[in-house]
Amino acid sequence: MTDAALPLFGAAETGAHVTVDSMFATAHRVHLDAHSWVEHVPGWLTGADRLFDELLQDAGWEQRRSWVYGERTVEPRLTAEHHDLTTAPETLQDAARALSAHYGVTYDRLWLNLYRDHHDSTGWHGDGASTRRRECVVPVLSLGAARRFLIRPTAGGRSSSFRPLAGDLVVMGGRCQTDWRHSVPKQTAPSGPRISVNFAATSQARPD
Ligand SMILES: O=C(O)CCC(=O)C(=O)O
Repeated sequence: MTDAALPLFGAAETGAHVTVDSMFATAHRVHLDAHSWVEHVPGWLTGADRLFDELLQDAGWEQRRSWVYGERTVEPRLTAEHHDLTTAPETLQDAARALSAHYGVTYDRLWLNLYRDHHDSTGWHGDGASTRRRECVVPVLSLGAARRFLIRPTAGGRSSSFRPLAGDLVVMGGRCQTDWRHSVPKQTAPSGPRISVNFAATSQARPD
């Protein structure tokens, strides 16, 4: 392990390390336009399978409903939420601290999505309620199966596609939550389960 790899679980306790790269050495930033960017950080977290198994078992998944075009519909995924980061598993608290140190935003809550298979999805949206500042930084950690993550201009147009693997981070920055819309589409190719961990900051939920 390098100095840059922050251990989140000890090997003696678990038989496997879960670590994050505090240097974000593999980060690759794509500028969507003059104001918005997406950063892909391949392999940011090691031990992703162990964390996936733990969350799948213990996250407290719930089925939510939401309003779509005036109809209350069952969301095509399961969700778990920690309004207070201190109630989240320590691994995720430590991951949030590493993200806060790197991006200069205090991530103090999070929600998780469980895509049970390729039929589950997240439609085009911006994270409006949790990002009321003009510029925000929103990290999403992927665990489990790889799924496509798309982002396209709010006004419409071509989408940019990312395919985060287990342990990868995708970070949306700048005006991504207003000028852009993102989604995880359903797919025809069969897929195993995927969990996304979405880090949120109370500070970003307040307008500047
Ligand atoms: O699962 C993902 O990668 C993104 C999830 C997302 O956009 C959301 O929950 O708002």
